[in-house]
Amino acid sequence: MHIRYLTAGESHGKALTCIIEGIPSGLKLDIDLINRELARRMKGFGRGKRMAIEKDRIDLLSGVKGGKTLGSPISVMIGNKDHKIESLHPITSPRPGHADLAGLLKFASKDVREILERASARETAARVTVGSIAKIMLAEFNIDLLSHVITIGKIKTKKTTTFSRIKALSERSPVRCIDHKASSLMCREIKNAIKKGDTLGGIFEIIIKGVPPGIGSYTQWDARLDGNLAKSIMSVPGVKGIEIGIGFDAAFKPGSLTHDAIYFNKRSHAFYRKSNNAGGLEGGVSNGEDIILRAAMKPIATMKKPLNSIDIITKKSKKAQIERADVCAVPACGVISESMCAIEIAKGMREKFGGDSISEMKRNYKMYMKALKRM
Ligand code: EPS
Repeated sequence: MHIRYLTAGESHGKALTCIIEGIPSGLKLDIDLINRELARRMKGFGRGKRMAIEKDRIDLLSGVKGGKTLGSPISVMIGNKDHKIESLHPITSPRPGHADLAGLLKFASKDVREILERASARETAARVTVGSIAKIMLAEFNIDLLSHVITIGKIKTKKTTTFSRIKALSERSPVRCIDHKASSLMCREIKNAIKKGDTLGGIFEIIIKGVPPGIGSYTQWDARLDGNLAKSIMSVPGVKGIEIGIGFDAAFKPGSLTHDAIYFNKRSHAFYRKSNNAGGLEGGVSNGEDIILRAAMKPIATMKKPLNSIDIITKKSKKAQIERADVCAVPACGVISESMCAIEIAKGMREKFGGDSISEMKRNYKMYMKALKRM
C-alpha cells in the first residue's frame, strides 16, 4: 500500500492532528523518538515566545497495539496549550509575504485571522510527526537524514565534514550550524534583527544517507524522486528556492566538470563515484550516493517593525499587523524539511519493496540488494 497522509488543525485551535496510511505492520514505534523530533522542531535561536508556551507531545489515537503498527491508518493528536481561537480579535491589515491577502481574496473573508490560523507554520508539528514515523521505518533499512544551516542573513559557513560529525555538531549549535564561529555570528545577526524589529532567512542543507539505488523512476513525471523531494521541501512555509547536488552551479560548468564519472569496486562488487555533483539523483532515480539538497528560506513575514499594508475594510493605508512570531526559523525549517524528505523516501521505499509487514518489506529489500551484487 502507498503511503499517504493528511494533517488538520489551526495554530490556536484545540489540536493538530494527522492520519497516516501505508506504514507496514510490525514496526515498533518509539514514542519518545517522535517527541524528541517534535522538540527539535521547536528549537533554534530566534524562535518566538510560542515555543516557550507549547511542549509538543503526541497522543497516539489509532493504528498501534503493544507499541507496534498494525498496518491500519495511524492517527495522532498534538494538543495546543495556547488554544484560544474563538477569543482572538479580528485582523484587518494583511502582512506582506504571508498568506494573508491571497487567502482573504481566495476564501472571501474579511478577517486575516481566518486565514493565518491554518497558514501558520504551527501545522508543521503534524508533518514532523508523520516524518518521524517515516524515519523510524527508514531506520530499518539503515537510511538516515540530517539537516544543517549554511547561511543566516549574510553570515555563511563553508565548513563540511562527515555525515556523523555534521549530525552531532548541528545538534549542539543554537542555529544548527556546524561551524562554531559562524554559529555565534549568526546568533549576533539574529540579535541585531530583533533590535531592529526585522526578520532573517537563510539556507539549510539536507543529507540523506543509505538510500539504495533505484528509488523513484523516470518512467513517469510524477514518479521522479528529485521532483517529489523538491515539491515536499517547497511546501514548507517560507521556502523559496531549492537545489539538488551542485544545483544552480551546474549551469555555469561544462558537462566534463559536472557529471560524476563511474567506477567499479571489484572487491565489494559495487559501482561508485569519486564526486557527487548530482546529489545522489540521476534521471529522477537514486543512484546509491548520498542525496544532497539545499533550500533557501525567506525571512519571516511577521515583523515588529511592519511594512505598509491596506486596511481591507476601510481601504486606507495601515501598517501590517504585528503578531507574536519568530525572528528567524531557518534551523526549524531544516528539521521540518528532514521530515518532508523522510516521507518522500519512505514512499519510494514502499513503492519499490511493497509488502504489508515490515518483515516482508525487509525480505524484498534484502533480495534486491543481493541481486545488485550479482549484476
Ligand atoms: C509556530 C507557531 C506560531 C508562530 C510561528 C510558528 O505561533 P504563534 O502565532 O501563536 O506565535 O510562532 O508561525 C509563524 C512564524 C508564521 O509565520 O506562521 C510553530 O509552532 O512553529
